[in-house]
Amino acid sequence: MSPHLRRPHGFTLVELAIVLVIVALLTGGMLFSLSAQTEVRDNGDTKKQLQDIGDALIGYAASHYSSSGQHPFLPCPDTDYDGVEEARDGSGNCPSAEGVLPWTSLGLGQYDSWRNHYRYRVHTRFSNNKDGFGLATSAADITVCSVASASSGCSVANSTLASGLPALVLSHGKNGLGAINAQGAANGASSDADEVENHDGDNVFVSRAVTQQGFDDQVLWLSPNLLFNRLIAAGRSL
Ligand SMILES: [Ca+2]
Ligand SMILES: [Ca+2]
Ligand SMILES: [Ca+2]
Repeated sequence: MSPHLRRPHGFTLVELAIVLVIVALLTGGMLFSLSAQTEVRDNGDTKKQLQDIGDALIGYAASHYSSSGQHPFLPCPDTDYDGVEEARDGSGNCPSAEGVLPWTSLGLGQYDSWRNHYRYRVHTRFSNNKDGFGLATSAADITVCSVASASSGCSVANSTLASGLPALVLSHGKNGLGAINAQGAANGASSDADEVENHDGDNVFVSRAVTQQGFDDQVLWLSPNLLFNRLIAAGRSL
């Protein structure tokens, strides 16, 4: 038989090594792109859910009437993690200004994309169900800064994003630090100063771009003007 017609016996070791390197590179690239895609999808899902939560909060206010004055009011935070807002006291005030979002009372899903509860804060004048709120209600005091603050407002110059807010909802993001998890327990605290600002229990919060290592919270706040506008459009007198 002529040497030109002889069938090859298989791959050489060098050829095999090249094939293995190519397969490894392809698999690594695919896995990386898959995890990047998952992260983009999870962040997008939570962002969309936060928008739905904003709509649901306005819908709650539009469909609730205070006992005196027939004014709207926002739900109380849920502090025992059963999804139901806590009962108000005899004066109509919520027992706590902050807790998790009362998802059952709002008819929403209970977790963000990483199976942690959304944090929810509401000003007492806007969640009181005896008087409710209207255009004459004094401004609320929730503030959002672009960096952590050393005081009750935004202590760094030009870092105020919004102030006088009646309510705010946030997801603690992929790292989940500072969140209440699906077991109703608190996850560990963050060491990032801007993230700590979002789980230290006061009325100042931080919203800024998500970074690879560190801040990954997503914050949604309810502007009083948007709230009033939507309630008037829904036919409520304020
Ligand atoms: Ca509850
Ligand atoms: Ca976070
Ligand atoms: Ca804070």
